[in-house]
Amino acid sequence: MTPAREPVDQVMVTVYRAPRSYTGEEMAEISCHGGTVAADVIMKLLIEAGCRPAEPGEFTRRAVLAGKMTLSQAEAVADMAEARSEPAYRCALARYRGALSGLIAGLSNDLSELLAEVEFNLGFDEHDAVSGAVPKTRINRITARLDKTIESAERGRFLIEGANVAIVGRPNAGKSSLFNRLVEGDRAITSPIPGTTRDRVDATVVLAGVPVRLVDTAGLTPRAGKGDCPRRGTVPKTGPKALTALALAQTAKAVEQADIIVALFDGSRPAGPSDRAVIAAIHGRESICVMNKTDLPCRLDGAFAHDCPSCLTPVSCRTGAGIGRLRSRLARSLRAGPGPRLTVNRRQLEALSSCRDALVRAGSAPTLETAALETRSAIDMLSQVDAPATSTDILDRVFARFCIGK
Ligand SMILES: Nc1nc2c(ncn2[C@@H]2O[C@H](COP(=O)(O)OP(=O)(O)OP(=O)(O)O)[C@@H](O)[C@H]2O)c(=O)[nH]1
Ligand SMILES: [Mg+2]
Repeated sequence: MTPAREPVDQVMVTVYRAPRSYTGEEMAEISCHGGTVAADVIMKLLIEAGCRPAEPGEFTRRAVLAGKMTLSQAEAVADMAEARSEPAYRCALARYRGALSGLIAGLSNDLSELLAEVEFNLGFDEHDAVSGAVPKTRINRITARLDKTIESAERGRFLIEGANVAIVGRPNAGKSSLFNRLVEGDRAITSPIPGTTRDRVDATVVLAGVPVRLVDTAGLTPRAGKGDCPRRGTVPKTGPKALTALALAQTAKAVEQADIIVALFDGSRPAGPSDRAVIAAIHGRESICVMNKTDLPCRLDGAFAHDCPSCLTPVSCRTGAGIGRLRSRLARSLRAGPGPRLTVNRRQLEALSSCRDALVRAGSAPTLETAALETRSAIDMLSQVDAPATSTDILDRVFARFCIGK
């Protein structure tokens, strides 16, 4: 009703009693009829009556402040809302149900026991018969556990943020043909003329539940392979050379940004300097090596195949042979192993990595005092994953990405 007692809508009001509500406080929820007008009119009336609109994520923030959930569970709420695939949603749900908080609590316990041991050893001075030492075995055991968590979390991050996969190879290797096969459509132009693709072409496909941003690039040449990107001022401003230089710069950028690189080689031709440039470009990076055009007689030399960082996956983009196997190979790289995995966001991953770094420093500390200092720092870093309600800067950063009403 308006103050003039004019009806506005017929609504349902749900009352949640403290402390069993979402935020732990007394709460009421008004469900009105659909569309935006009814909600707008009701909001206006509520504001006139002294209410104010909620900040983004305010309900969940209040729930964290009231101790109803941990920070990592709160972040899982946003990840559930933003999930772009069912596996991503399931992983966020597992975190909402406390999977990450439980793991952090376990690690935190291990670190506290470690600190107690270091401090106990610190109690012996040089006049004591037994001298204390840095407990390396215990440190190594916790570091290994953290490594496993970080490894799994890094993969899991793909589920939340998606992965960048770039297809690189010499001109005419069949990159655009492979791109079209993987996106199941004629998105990129293909032709027998080397140098067809100039601009990078992107498309998103979901593979193993992971949203993959697939990038088709311009053919790599020895110059680009050495990371020798055209510098500003050295690139001709006009003519075909300028275009080639720009295209190579785009390819170099796509390679740099890729989480996984698909290195494509033309199996119907002997390897050339451009193929060697591809091998140089993927050095030290996560890559999948693929041999295309297996419908034609094989002319790629065995010595070259030996130099590839991984076994060549044979495909024919013309007939479609091997594409299924390549998809599975990609899926394995994206998810690295079966079963539900732990997903963490970038902020949580940074906290876990800083914790690990401090622990490694503790393990190689020259004195017990330094080891104790680094162990305390590791505990501090780990506590950032589920930051206490007093860390307003962390809470501000986390809740900035929430939408209103969560
Ligand atoms: N026989 C055969 N030909 C193929 C295969 N894959 C691609 N081609 C042909 O190879 C030529 C080059 O293919 P593209 O997909 O345009 O190659 P690209 O690597 O994108 O080439 P650029 O964009 O010029 O670097 C085209 O004529 C394709 O039809 C294959 O598996 N078998
Ligand atoms: Mg192309």
